[in-house]
Amino acid sequence: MPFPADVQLSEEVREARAAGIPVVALESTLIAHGFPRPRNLEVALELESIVRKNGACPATIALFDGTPYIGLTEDQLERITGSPAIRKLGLRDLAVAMAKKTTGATTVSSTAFLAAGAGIRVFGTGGLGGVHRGWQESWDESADLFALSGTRITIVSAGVKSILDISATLQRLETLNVTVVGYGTDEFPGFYLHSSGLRLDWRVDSPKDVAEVMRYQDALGLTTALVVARPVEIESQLDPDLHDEVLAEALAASEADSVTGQALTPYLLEYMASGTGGASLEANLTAVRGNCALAAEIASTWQQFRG
Ligand code: PSU
Ligand code: MN
Repeated sequence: MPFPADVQLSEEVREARAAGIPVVALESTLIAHGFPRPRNLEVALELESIVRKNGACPATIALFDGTPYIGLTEDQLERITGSPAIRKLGLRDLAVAMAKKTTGATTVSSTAFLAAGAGIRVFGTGGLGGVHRGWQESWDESADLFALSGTRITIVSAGVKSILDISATLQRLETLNVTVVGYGTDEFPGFYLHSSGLRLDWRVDSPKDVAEVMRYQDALGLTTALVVARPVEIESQLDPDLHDEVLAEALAASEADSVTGQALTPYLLEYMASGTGGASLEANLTAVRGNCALAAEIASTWQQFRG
């Protein structure tokens, strides 16, 4: 393992490994900042149980007092979901957070890094970060994209958050050599929406299809990520008109309030939640549930391929 002793694996994760049970990484920013308290604890527990039901062991990742934990106890899940003061930690924050004994939630970039370093190959989440609208002025592009270009991990998501400039994000993923495949679709999903309306170059239709791609990534020695873009079912998506209407308000409000940097994504997601009367949270949650189940299936298939 490339990792030193500073990273702690939970008992469940260690036992799963010893027993040959596949492990699926889950991030903690989604639960700490993507869903409101106290429901976020329920969400965290539910996502873990979905992974277990689908034959894998969940490893939610977060930092406690400067130590990265891979696999959390219920107490740790309570801690990470319980306070609005929990910091959001991207990859560039990890070392300084460790030095300062910080407790914080990991984003896609830092979760992918820690998971891959611990030998975990599959990661389930909601929507990736990406290029923000107005990037021409702000240069705001999520660190998720660059991190995925240097991390060999398979990440199941409902595309990138629809608050973003989706076509610019797809362009950047191409530039960064991140492989993107639609799962059961030829179109890039739209996070809260079934489709973003943008075409993808590649499509897969089963966990076996995904594992085949992973096998050839290994054969080539590629160290880039594979994004498996799985859309939320059309009947569970947010109403597209409501989506567009509230998103326009959210973007205008973020500008009026001068929200920038790490605070922007949580601000927009919260605005979407309140502006849609909670409907955006339901669509988000349905997407994440499906992604976690698929991540567990992919991890199981991958384990069989290797075994
Ligand atoms: N997916 C969700 N909700 C979230 C996130 C993803 O459904 O809150 C988080 C992830 O942790 C992702 C982060 O890495 O948002 C992106 O933040 P930023 O745009 O600041 O990079
Ligand atoms: Mn940003």
